[in-house]
Amino acid sequence: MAKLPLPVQQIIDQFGPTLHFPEPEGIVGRDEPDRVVETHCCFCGMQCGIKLLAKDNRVVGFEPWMEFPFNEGRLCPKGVQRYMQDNHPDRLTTPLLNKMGVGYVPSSWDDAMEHTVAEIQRIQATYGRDAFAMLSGVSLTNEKSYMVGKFARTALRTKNLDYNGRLCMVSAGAGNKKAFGLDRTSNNYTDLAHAEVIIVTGANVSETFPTLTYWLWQARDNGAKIIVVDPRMIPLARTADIHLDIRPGTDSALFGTILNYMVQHDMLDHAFIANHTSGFEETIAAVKDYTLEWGAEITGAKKEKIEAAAKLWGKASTSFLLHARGIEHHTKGVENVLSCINIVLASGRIGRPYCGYGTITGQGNGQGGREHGHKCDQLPGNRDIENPEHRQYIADVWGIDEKDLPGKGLSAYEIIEAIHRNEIKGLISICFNPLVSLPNNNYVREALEKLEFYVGIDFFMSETMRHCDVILPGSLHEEEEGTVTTAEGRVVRIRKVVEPPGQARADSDILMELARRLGAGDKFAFADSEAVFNELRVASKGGTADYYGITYEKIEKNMGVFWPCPDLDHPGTPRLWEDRKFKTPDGRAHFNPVQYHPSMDPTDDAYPVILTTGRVVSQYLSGTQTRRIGKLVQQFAQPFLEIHPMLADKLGIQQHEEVQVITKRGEATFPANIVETIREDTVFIPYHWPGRKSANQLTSGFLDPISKIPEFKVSACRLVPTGKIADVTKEAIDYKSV
Ligand SMILES: Nc1nc2c(c(=O)[nH]1)N[C@H]1C(S)=C(S)[C@@H](COP(=O)(O)OP(=O)(O)OC[C@H]3O[C@@H](n4cnc5c(=O)[nH]c(N)nc54)[C@H](O)[C@@H]3O)O[C@H]1N2
Ligand SMILES: Nc1nc2c(c(=O)[nH]1)N[C@H]1C(S)=C(S)[C@@H](COP(=O)(O)OP(=O)(O)OC[C@H]3O[C@@H](n4cnc5c(=O)[nH]c(N)nc54)[C@H](O)[C@@H]3O)O[C@H]1N2
Ligand code: SF4
Ligand SMILES: [Mo]
Repeated sequence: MAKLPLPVQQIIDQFGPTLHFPEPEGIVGRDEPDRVVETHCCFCGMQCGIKLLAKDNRVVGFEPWMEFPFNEGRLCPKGVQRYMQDNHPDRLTTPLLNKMGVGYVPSSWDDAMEHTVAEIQRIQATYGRDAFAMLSGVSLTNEKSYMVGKFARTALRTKNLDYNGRLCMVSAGAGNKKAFGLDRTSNNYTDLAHAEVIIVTGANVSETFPTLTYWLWQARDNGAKIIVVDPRMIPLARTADIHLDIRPGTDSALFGTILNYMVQHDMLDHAFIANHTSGFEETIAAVKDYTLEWGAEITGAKKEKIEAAAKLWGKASTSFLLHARGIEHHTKGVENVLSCINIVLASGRIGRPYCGYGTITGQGNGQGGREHGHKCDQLPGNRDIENPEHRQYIADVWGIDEKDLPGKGLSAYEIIEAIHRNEIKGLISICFNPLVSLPNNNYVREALEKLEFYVGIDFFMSETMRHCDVILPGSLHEEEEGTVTTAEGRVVRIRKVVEPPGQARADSDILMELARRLGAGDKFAFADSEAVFNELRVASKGGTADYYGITYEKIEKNMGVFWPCPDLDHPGTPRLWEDRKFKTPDGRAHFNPVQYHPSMDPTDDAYPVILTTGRVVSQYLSGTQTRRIGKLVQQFAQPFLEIHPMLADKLGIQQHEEVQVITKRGEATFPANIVETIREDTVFIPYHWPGRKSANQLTSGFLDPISKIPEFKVSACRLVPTGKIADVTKEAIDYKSV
């Protein structure tokens, strides 16, 4: 057999060439496959190519898809276990109605739909159309995302539609639009391999985008210098050339200091700045006092290291800057993003081979899902819901009067606030688990309890779904045809491998049936997902996220097409800005002045420690999916409080001692994991668990004023040791009992 690249080879060494994993308890037997389907992983934005093995109506295993150009067969621990969800005993297989005093009882689709539609109509007739809100998610394909946007605006006719990308991509999206007029990473990731200097800030790639690490290693093998900015010494930082261990919430101070250093030492691309940008003078004026000493003082990183990083960046001939949620989950998330873009523009290193910038998209379809219309302020093609021309174009595509198209609605957390104010009385959600993933979740729970009616569409009984009046069992990634757009901006095909189990239905069928019963059936007469995609292509035509030239056939032939792709002869655009025609009104890339200011929940004597939250490699988001897969639970069964030995010593905290973490919102207890890889003034908790193990009992609902993203990355806290040593040998917390 030909030698495979790691880690596939390791997997084969361990489990044998057929890659069938041992039976996890409670999941019915696996068998030799009768077909192999080339599709993509359902989890993160890398959307790695994977072959699913199926027999009858079950997914029984997987194989690497070596030919898919981004991951070339490589997969991470979640990718190799994802197929376990398919016939999981916890799958929702019938509609459920919540009967007072009895609990959930199975119902027919007809009864569930009839009750749902009657409640939607009652609430809208009593309190107005906008009193019924919708929350959605970007694990959904482009086709489903597009349908959700159209469903909310033409069937529910509510303005209050938003999505879980509000907790994820919106700071980057807003920053990118301000600077470039378009929201996508600038290059495909293979360009990383030949960059001379790479800055990675606020992105724990080894755990959150493991297959991207390969391209960073390629770069390192080719001699690249890697600079990692993170309050923790994350795995990538251990082999980086420079690790800037900044205090959470201080990126704009760091990048402002680097910009000022570039100005002071004339490390600028004057021709690029003069010919292709605007706003440079105001932007450098805003950071003129940001000396290395000041930068070191604010960020807590060593002055010499900041200077070394500034020199490397300033002198490079090719470079990449990547960031993720570490800089974006802040009340100044957009400013942080802009401060990064400012040093990229000052260097002029964009729109050329091996020179790029980008945010790393989080969710599976975080990229496509943020373009086609389930954001509260957006219409398909990344159009603006408040722009009269954009509204008219989409109204024409949808065959409605522009006046009937709702305006800008509330963002995800603002919808929760509006429920508290009694302005929103009913909710439908699909692909979102707000009770675990929104901040300050005691407040979120109270809101869900206040709703007069709540209907949810999911394939598992998430913690949020337990607050539903009606539960509609939906479909997994591999149960419907469609497309997603990867973090690189590559539109790829998702294949239907099996039918949804039992009475569960494809998400699209559920949306279409609800639309029909709400009187909008004519707008949802789609024969199949390709018909939805073809309408999406037209709806996106002429927008900044133009998919018009992309067809199912073209995607299959080329293993993906990069947008923008404005016409059928266009090959797609793997690298943006080579033509220097930015999508801003003046056609130039915009510098934006950014000044540092503190986070909204600063430390003080009562709450002296910074709490930051994030992820671990084997769990995914709110954990609904990965906490049900035995092998992944074994790798990380419960959340720990990461704490530095000096801080632990000061507070008298022992390894694995249960520590009470208290913020202004609430308190929760976690076993300590004492590690030298975190700053002394900061503690870290992963957020994938519900109930009393949820980190979001502690976080605040402070939002970025522009993007409305919550400040997940900075909360002031106090730590109180309890004297009790946790039993960490216990395999897992039982997700059903919390
Ligand atoms: N295993 C796994 N992979 C995932 C996911 C998952 O849940 N699990 N989710 C996917 C999704 S939707 C997303 S959005 C991405 C998220 O991917 P990442 O953004 O990489 O993940 P996080 O752990 O949220 O945060 C990244 C890092 O930010 C650091 N950080 C905290 N505060 C600051 C700060 O102020 N400045 C800087 N520079 N760094 C800071 C944290 O220490 C952490 O290491 O991952 C995707 N991939
Ligand atoms: N403290 C803290 N909180 C955070 C973060 C953090 O770093 N710290 N990160 C934030 C980020 S970046 C994100 S992206 C959010 C994510 O927050 P959520 O979107 O709430 O997380 P998910 O776990 O993806 O929830 C999606 C739900 O949809 C279901 N689902 C998945 N795919 C499909 C599908 O195809 N169809 C249907 N019908 N259902 C589906 C899953 O079973 C799950 O119940 O969390 C945010 N919350
Ligand atoms: S890196 Fe992301 S897309 Fe690839 S296998 Fe892992 S979770 Fe799936
Ligand atoms: Mo995310």
